[in-house]
Amino acid sequence: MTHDIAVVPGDGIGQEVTPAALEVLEALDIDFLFREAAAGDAVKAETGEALPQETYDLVASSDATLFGAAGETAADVILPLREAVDSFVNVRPARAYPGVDAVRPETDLVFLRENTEGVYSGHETRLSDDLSTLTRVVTDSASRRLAEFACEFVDDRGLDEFAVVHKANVMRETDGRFRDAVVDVADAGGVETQEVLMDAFATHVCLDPTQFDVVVCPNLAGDVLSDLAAGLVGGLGLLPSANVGPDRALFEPVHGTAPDIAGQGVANPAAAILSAAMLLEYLGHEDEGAAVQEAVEDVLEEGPRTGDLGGDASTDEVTAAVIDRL
Ligand code: GGG
Repeated sequence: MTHDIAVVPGDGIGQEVTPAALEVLEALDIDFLFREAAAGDAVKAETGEALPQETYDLVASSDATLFGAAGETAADVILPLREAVDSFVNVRPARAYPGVDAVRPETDLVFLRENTEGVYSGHETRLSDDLSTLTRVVTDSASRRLAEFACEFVDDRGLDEFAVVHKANVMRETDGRFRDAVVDVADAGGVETQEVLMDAFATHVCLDPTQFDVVVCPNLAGDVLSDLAAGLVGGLGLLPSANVGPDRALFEPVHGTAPDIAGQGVANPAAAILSAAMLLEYLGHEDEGAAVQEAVEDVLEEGPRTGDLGGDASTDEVTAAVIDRL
């Protein structure tokens, strides 16, 4: 069986780490058909549109997508691409790895981020020279769908609880609805919930990340708090993610375009390669996914390492070292 994979490198270091992940997938004995498509700032500068219709259509019809990074046009690129795969959850593991200098080496978290609404629903209005507004969308249906996924997710990991992060004491209607829906689904499924206000969560996770395991968040909170967790484990170059929908999924490193290092061939490919490992698992190639994950872990422990981890290796050298270990 051939897997149809869309490849959308996007901008900045997405152009460097996505080919690295692709090289790793190509080194495996699995039948893939890779189709590359453009999106992002550079395409917009050339053509006037950040997300060509053919890119959207390719992502919407492929078995899975490997995405790189979105820059200034993130709202025009990554949000519609998540919609193209009907992705209702962004799974973001944040783990510390042996050999990597981490602020909190005991960190082992998975963020389950609501992926369709909240303040990222795109309803922004400029009302005057002085005033802009944003409509935050929260539905019972999206919150419940996320919670159902979370219940299955913790069950698969042999757990019986997850944390729900919100700010329902201030955003009573929207975060209140989110919290109530998530807790209701968890209660019905016999899953315990630990409610944490999102500002308090930011402090608690820094002081002792072992208090948490699976963390269910509204959209913006999930984006911000998972980046915060990246800071605890050694940086954004280490966090992969999966945007999961009912029939397809899109995999991307959590990091953005990193304009400060883009074009130099020194970006850490670990997050993109770990995203490819998640893609393998999603497609049913659990053994190969685990092998890629282990190869990345070995390289993180033994080197070579890129500059963000204190080394001086290039993206290509780290990628070759991962492939060597497969
Ligand atoms: N590969 C992740 C990426 O491109 N991040 C840039 C960004 O702004 N993302 C917004 C989001 O993840 O919602």
